[in-house]
Amino acid sequence: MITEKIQTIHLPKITDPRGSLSFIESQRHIPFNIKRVYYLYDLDTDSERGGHAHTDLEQFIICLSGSFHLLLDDGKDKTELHLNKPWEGIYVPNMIWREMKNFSSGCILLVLASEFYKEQDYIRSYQELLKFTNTKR
Ligand code: T46
Repeated sequence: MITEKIQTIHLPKITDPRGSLSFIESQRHIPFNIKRVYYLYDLDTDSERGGHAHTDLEQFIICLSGSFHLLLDDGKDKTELHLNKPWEGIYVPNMIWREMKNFSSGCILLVLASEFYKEQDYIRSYQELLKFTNTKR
């Protein structure tokens, strides 16, 4: 089951009259050391992103503002999540196909990654992912 591979992680949320603060510590809140941080913004509400998996990369995806849909698929099983809380993120291990769509206006995604950017780590064909995972559909 894909729900046994991915993980919804609730982050600490400290709220006082000034507002709220959340934080993420490597190996405490997420199960890897953070080597890279990137973020997606100015997203066209009709656009679709992702459409790939990673051979080694582990990531933690948070919707900092607005909302979007995250489709995750391990070649056998899939799930679609609606992300809209800055104090909650999704841990996505390697070998998981991901697609992001239905971005609200002003949506901002923050992604923490376990490795530096490496194009060779991308699996850009779904059939290729199925070959890696030895799955027949
Ligand atoms: C993922 C989802 C959630 C870099 O030069 N460095 C980087 O660290 C990244 C992430 C991207 N790029 C370049 C590569 C492309 O020329 O930025 C351009 C857009 O990247 P891409 O089309 O891969 O973006 P998304 O939104 O489809 O996917 C990204 C990540 O690449 C991917 O790992 O899991 O966000």
